[in-house]
Amino acid sequence: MKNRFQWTMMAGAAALAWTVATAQAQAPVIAAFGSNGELVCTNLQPGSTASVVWASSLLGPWTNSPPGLDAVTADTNGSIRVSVPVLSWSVPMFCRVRGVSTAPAGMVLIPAGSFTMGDSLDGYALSLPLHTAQVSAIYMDQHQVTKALWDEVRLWANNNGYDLGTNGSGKAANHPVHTVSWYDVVKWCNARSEKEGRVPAYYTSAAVTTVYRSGELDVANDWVKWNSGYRLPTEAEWEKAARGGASGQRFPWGNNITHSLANYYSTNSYTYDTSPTRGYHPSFQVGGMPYTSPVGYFAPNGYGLYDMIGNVCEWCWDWYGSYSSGAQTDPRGPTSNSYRVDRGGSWGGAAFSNRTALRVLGSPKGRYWNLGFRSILPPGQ
Ligand SMILES: [Ca+2]
Repeated sequence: MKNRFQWTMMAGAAALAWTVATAQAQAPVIAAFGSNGELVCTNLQPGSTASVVWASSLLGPWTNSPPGLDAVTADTNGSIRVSVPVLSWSVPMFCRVRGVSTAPAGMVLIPAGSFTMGDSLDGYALSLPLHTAQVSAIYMDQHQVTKALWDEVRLWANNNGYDLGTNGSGKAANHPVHTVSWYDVVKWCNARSEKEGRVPAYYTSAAVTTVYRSGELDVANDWVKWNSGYRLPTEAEWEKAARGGASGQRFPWGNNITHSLANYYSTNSYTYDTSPTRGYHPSFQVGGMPYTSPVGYFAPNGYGLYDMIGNVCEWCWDWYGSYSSGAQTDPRGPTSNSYRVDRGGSWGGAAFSNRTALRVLGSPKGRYWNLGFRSILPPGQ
């Protein structure tokens, strides 16, 4: 079974209550169900998706009307608060809450929450000023998209009306795909969605009716169904995920970098590059460039994500824009520019360019052998 879940039940206004709960990955508890229909459920996995159904009889019928009750995101404390319709003071009400605790295959949950975005340790201007970003929960690919996964989706796409624009390259099936433009990877995300029967994220206009499947289109922020299908992470989503729950340090694991931690180009130019081996990673400097590594070779970060630092850089959604100091919620970058942002450094980049908060400007047309991507999937689909 793809999703492990359980039901918790409690009656409201009529004061009849019971709970069906056993020890599993999460054990939702209905903490309050008021006579006004307000329901509070706790003990869910922070950032996970819960669904609420209600009925006036334990025999049902159960309904999740009005819309939205079936996809409620638990807050950072693992709680949800929703309003269930009240039929009458004299009619008993029953509610059930289901918490979905398992991420889709190959993905991990990045819980909702705020973090400090940017890096003040060494005064790199593009990463300043520090500011607070509140980011909604997402599922993210644990690994950079491999050449094998790229090809699997590409084959489907080519047979279903897409023109991805490139074959992409990869040193081996289990290495990250690279030499893919921003346009290529955005269309690929749509193809991955449609291949799985999901509503795609990216469209050809603000009407969000025609799915983006071919050509080089500068998809705008309001041409996106942000909570549908696979898509690129925004910069904020990427950086929060990359930090793995830690803060105030250069890298997800701490402040220094070595070849035992990531696939990058080591030099003696930075005090925090403490690798005993210098130059390209000795294990992967084989067979000609690019010197990528198999995904998952190095230890994951605090969220279970691999290669957020090193291996290949990763396309993000945003047009490049200067940071401001104000707090933001789910920032998506400017409405237009000439460059999209990529993140996370690569096999050919020095320690500096592999810092968690470092931002690189890339022409969306660009195809490089140190640049790939990973996708995210908003919860509740
Ligand atoms: Ca990287």
